[in-house]
Amino acid sequence: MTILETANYLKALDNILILTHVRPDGDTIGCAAALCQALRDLGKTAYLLYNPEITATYEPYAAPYWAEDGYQPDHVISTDIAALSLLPENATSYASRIELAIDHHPSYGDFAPNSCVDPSAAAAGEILYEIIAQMTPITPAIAMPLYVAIATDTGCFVYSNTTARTHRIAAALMAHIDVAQVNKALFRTKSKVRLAMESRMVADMELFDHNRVVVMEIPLRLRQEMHATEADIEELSSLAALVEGTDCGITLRELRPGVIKISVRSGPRVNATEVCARLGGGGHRAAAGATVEGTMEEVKRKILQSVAEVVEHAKC
Ligand SMILES: [Mn+2]
Repeated sequence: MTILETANYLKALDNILILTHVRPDGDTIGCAAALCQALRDLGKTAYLLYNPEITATYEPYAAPYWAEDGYQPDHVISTDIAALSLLPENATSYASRIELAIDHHPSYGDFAPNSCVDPSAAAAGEILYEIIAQMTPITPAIAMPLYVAIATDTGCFVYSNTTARTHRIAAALMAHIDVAQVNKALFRTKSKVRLAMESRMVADMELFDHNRVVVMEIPLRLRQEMHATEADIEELSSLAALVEGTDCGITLRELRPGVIKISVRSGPRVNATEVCARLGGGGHRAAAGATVEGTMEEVKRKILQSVAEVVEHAKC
């Protein structure tokens, strides 16, 4: 559906539940919160389904909108969710009831009968901004979570997904909010534990493929040793992409014994979404992920093999 069709579709609904993805980031939470507020501004009943993996970083944006236990929605919508496999455990019972998906992943799985998907958007927050602007006036309570959505998915407007459109939308949002505090908190502050984790990841990193591919690891024992919280770990996968001379940064995080979350951040030579698709994952061209069973060593072999195949295939 187009932006206008989606806005009109939403305006006709009431009693709505909004779903966010596992390991929720600023985009999925910010989009859901902004949409929920916009729907409430239109006089509708709307809630977010509680996300058990919410971190302290994003909890304040979602807290005013969590549904109470036993809430019975008439309509279910998802924001920034590319596939049903990314639904949190408590959302799986709604999988077949999602009637509208709003997303920006090229790998979007076409799981809902209606969708508004634009892979050229740096964040789903850009799409939500355009939809909401057709529905109701932008207020500070809508602008702040949308700003968080867009700023976090673009690494505060520096990742390669950032476009002139991204900046134009951010500028429009900044007419309603002061962003200095949120920028400091999200992008210029790290916990001591996080800094210590980063130093260990750098000390133990490995280079492959003529030093163009770097692999960093977050084993469970490192997390336990450091007493790291989920907030200490989120977005740690952006670290590997900083290593000079490399154009493919891979982060392997042990979620639980035998289950590894792969994150790939890449330059033009390596298509990250293709690399991860070979292992059942997806994402964007420059940033993608997959969750794979195996030991750290096994998964490292698999992802390096996948990178080699995708690079080789791209040459043909
Ligand atoms: Mn996103």
